[in-house]
Amino acid sequence: MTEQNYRLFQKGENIKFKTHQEFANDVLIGLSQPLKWLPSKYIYDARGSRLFKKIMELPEYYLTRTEIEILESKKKEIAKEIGDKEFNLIELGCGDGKKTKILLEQFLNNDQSLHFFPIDISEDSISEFIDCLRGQYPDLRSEGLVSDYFEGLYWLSAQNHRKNVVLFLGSNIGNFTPLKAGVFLSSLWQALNNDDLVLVGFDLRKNTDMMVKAYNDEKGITAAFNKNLLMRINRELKGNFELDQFEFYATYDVVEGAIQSYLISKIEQKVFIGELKWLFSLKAKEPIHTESSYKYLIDDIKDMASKNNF
Ligand code: AVI
Repeated sequence: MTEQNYRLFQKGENIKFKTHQEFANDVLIGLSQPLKWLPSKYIYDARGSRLFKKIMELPEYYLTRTEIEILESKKKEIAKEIGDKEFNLIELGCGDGKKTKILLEQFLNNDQSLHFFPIDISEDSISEFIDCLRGQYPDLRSEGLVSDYFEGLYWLSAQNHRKNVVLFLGSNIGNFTPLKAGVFLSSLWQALNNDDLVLVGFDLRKNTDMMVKAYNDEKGITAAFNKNLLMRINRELKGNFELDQFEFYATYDVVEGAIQSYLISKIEQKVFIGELKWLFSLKAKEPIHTESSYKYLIDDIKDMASKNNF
C-alpha cells in the first residue's frame, strides 16, 4: 500500500467495531429463525473474496464471461451514450477490475474526460484497487471512497456538478430479493441527478441445468465459498462449527426465479458461538440458507426500472 489513495468517511476502528456488532447481531437473528439463514454479504472477508475470484474463473460460472463479452461488444455504444462532457465514473463495490478496465480503456482511448470513484466499505479492497489502476493508467484521475454506497454518492453529488455514470456490475443486484432490489434502485434514483446514467448487470433466466451447474462446480469452490461463512463465525465470533458436518446444496427455485444456496447439517448437532454465549441445535438434514441469486426476465427488469423512475 502506498500513501493513502482513498477518502475515508468514518474512522477505520469505528467501522470495524460497527461491522463486527452487525455481524454478531445478524448471525444471532438469522440462526434463531425457524428456517435458519445467514446473510451472504458476510461471505466476503479476505478468504471469501479470494474464493469468489476463483469462482469467476470457473468454466461453469458463465456470469463473468458473459458480462465481459457484453461489455466488450457494447463499450462503444456505452461511451457514445455518455457523450463528450466531463463525467464521474462511479463503481459501486470493487470487483477484480477486469470489467471496469474494459470501459475505462474505451473512455481513455476516446479522450473522454473522466474522474473515477470506486465506492466500497472495505478499505483494503479500495486501496488495492486504486493502487493497481494508478499503476496501469497513470493519467487516470481516480479516488477511492471508503463508505456506504449512498453516503459516497451523496458526498460526490455535493462536491461537483459533473454528470454521474454509475456502474453496478457482476449481477450483484441478484443477491437482493426483488423487493430489496427495487428499494436499492429507488434510493439510487434519489441520490442522482436528471442526466446521470446507471449501468446494472442482471443475470437473465436461462436453461435451468446451466444455472444450477454454475453454483455446483465440480471443484467444490462454491461449496468452500459458502462454508466460509461458518469459518468466519468460528474465527470472529468464537464459534465451533465443524465444516465437514455440513453439505453444500444449491438448487433453482422456478417460482422465485432464483438459485437458492444452503448448508445442510449432516447430523443432529449443537453449535456454540462463544461471543454470543449461545448454544443452538441443528437437526439432521436441517438447512441453513446462505444465499439467493435471482435471475431476471427482461420484462421484470423493464418493470422494475420504470417503477423506480429510470
Ligand atoms: C456476487 N454474486 C452475484 C454471485 C452470484 O452469482 O450470486 C455470488 C456467487 N455465489 C456463488 N457463486 C457466485
